[in-house]
Amino acid sequence: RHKFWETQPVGQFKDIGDSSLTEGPIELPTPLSEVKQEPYNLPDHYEWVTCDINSEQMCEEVYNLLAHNYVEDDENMFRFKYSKEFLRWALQPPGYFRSWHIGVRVKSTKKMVAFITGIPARIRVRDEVVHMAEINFLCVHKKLRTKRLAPVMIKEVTRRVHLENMWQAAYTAGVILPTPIATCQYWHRSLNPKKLIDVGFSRLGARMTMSRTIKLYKLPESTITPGFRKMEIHDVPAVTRLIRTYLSRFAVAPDFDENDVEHWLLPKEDVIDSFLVESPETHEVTDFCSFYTLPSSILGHPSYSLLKAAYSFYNVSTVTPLLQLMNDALIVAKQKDYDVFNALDVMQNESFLRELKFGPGDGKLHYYLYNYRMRHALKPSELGLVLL
Ligand code: NHW
Ligand code: EN5
Repeated sequence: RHKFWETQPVGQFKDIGDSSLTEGPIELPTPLSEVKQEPYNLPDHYEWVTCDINSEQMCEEVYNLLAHNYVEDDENMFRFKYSKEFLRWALQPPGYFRSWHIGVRVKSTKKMVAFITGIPARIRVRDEVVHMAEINFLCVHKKLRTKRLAPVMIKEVTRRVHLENMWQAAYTAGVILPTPIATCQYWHRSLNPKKLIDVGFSRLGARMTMSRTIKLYKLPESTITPGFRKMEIHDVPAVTRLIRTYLSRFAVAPDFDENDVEHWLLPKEDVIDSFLVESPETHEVTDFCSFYTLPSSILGHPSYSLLKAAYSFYNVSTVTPLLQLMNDALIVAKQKDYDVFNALDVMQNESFLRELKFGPGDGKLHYYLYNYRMRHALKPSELGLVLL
């Protein structure tokens, strides 16, 4: 059934429940001299390109490929529309490799028709910190689908990760592949219910009128928690300590240092928003919340073309109840004109989703590791990792 994935060092469906298989790497690293030195062959007429995402022109080519060909919902009503600034942020964390930003062009016209990326990350799996690649933005132009280009893209990014002496990867997908380490549910909190209903993102509930629905989702004009403010650069050490302590409780989570926190969590307009609670008495940073901005194109609607969505990223509560902290996050997202606030049921998110009027979506997100076996699937609440 999975002609490609059956050949890869990933947990196989047939091995589920086999207690003789232990947790950890599936294959051992090979000497770097044995890693294939030249790129995999592409079909005739196509060529590899290493992308320079800092170049305005290349960034625009990637942006356009994704804006027209990347992930859609199951009814093809919405398509992710990552911004150029978001892509630059997502692809250039500390220690990134330009060689892991891989495009495919048509030789004759130079048109970009496929893309895949990796970024380096230290991911802790139980007690061990593993140097991994996070793979994302795999995309093949709609006109080139089902021609087995994706396996070539995956093998090529694998080769380039191996050349940097890394042997494991983490990735997420909306589709089921061999085999998920966890399966998470998307939840959605309406901020602009009228627009969401107009564009078919959500439906008017049974026995609900538009005005009752608008009232149901109303939020206060301003945040409630004393000391709640935007994160600033001088907060990096305190936020790093807070987040490291918090993430240590999950089975799989990133091992963030101060450089990572500065890159991933310092606010960047229309890309990443982060807030914290500084105790008015002690000036200690006690709580933190963040969301990233990922709009979706609304496909074929006469009056709206963009859905503005915030996605819950990393949140930590030690003093302010998580429910109150996330209510403040909803309030600032509403102030900033987002239409919807999305979250997965990872970490402790289940503790606030229902109470804050999130509803389950029709999408699931499966988490995967490459060349690392887990003995059991994890519960979403055991995952401390959010990919973009
Ligand atoms: S998930 C988002 C993926 N992108 C999209 O959904 C965009 C819209 N779709 C497309 O562009 C986030 C195409 O449909 C794609 C497949 C390109 C998805 N992951 O070329 P063929 C990520 O970016 C397998 C992995 O004919 P296609 C994560 C499929 O099962 N595999 O299909 C990416 C089949 O293999 P099988 C996927 O429709 C993680 C084969 O591809 C997949 O024209 C990548 C068919 O290929 C997916 N999302 O193109 C893995 N979708 O064995 C990283 C399909 O079943 C692994 N397939 O026959 C780690 C690498 C690094 C290791 C380092 C040590
Ligand atoms: C790799 N980093 O399906 C990411 N989204 O629920 C790739 N549904 O938005 C993996 N179909 O349920 C991506 N509205 C996998 C996700 C792909 C995109 C996707 C889902 C997630 C989604 C919406 C719209 C559905 C439109 C029809 C949805 C219901 C909202 C409602 C609000 C009020 C309370 C109940 C729920």
